[in-house]
Amino acid sequence: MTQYERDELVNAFYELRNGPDLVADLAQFHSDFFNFDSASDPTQLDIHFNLPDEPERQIFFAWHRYQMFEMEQAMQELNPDISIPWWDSSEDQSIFSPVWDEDFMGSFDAAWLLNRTYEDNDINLLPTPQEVSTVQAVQDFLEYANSMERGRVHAGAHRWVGGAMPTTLSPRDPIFYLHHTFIDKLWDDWETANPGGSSHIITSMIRYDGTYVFNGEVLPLVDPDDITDSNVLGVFYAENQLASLSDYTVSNSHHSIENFYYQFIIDVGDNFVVPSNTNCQVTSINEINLLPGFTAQSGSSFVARIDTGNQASRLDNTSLLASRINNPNPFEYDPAILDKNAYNPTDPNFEAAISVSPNPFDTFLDLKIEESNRQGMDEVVIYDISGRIVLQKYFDETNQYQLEDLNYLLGGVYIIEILNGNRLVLRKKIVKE
Ligand SMILES: [Cu+2]
Repeated sequence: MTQYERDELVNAFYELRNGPDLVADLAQFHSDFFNFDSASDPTQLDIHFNLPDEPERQIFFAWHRYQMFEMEQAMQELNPDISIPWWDSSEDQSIFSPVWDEDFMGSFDAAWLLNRTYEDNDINLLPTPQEVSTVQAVQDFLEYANSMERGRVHAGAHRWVGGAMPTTLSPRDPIFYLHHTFIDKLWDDWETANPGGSSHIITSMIRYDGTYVFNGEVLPLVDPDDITDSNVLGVFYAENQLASLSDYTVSNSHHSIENFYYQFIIDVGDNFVVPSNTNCQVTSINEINLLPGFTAQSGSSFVARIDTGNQASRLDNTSLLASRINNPNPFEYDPAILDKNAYNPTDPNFEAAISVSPNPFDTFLDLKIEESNRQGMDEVVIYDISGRIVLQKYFDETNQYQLEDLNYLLGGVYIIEILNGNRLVLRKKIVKE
């Protein structure tokens, strides 16, 4: 990031707090719908810790992806050159890192009364690079999502920062957005390695269900399955000084000009389309390449811009500096912020083992639900990869069931669903030898 990008990101966080306060609204929503026990109210949706026993409600990755998008769009309203960067907490672990500089993420701690602790102890550790590769190597989506959410790569960073971060009000701390952009980038990497692997059973998300109003605007209805590829939202992760913009059609659905800003090289190509009557701008400080597959249709407006005025800040720095000094928007130190165990839930179902074995299977499958789990099963369905049902069985509720005579299934990948009273208990990929 350039100094300009750092300054503008910080300014945007302060500016958003001046109202309508999106930081406070996202934090309150995140807290109000953090995690409910579906046994007590099956109709109440939530955002966290739905795996492994409530796969039909799990939206952890998709919800936070759209939350990052909502925040970034609001910031780009203030300055179209802003992108939310990611904090790789497996590599960048020092409290002396530039991440925590007073002119970057540092100042918010005092200004907003976040009460960070940067806990350097044996319990609240940041993840190691090895822990990141281990979780990234998990191939089953639900297992991946569960290990990510509960493990150190996601939850550890919340606990390490301390203050608001390990509580349900974590989006009060700007580092939340840099942390969750890292989690989102990891999901993006995982989806690239396992194409089409992410699937959500639920078809809409709270807040993004077409009914929530913020600042006089109704937020759209988002089907989590439609955003398993971040490119769909126009979000591209740059690495090794290269941003490759591809497979995207400009729509101007959020801004009258869509701007893509990156300090280093930007390649635009491979089915990147600017349709007629849309406006798109690509901005780099160094280099932009328009490659085969890039199309700007007639009647569109497309600008490739080398930003030579990068040092100049576009938001009004002076007044923001003044408001920072006056410490205008400290968060109230309410009791909710003291719940430091939000990211360390004692969910009895966490240990619940639902096993489908052997996998790969041949002639039979043993289905077993640990006694400690509160629900059994009374139905099993197996689908082939085209979604066709190849087996369906109903039986009396039980914790243990054997499917026999599976010789007739051809070798390959199948999806097994275990249900109880029509409610999905487990959905998993299985492989026939
Ligand atoms: Cu969250």
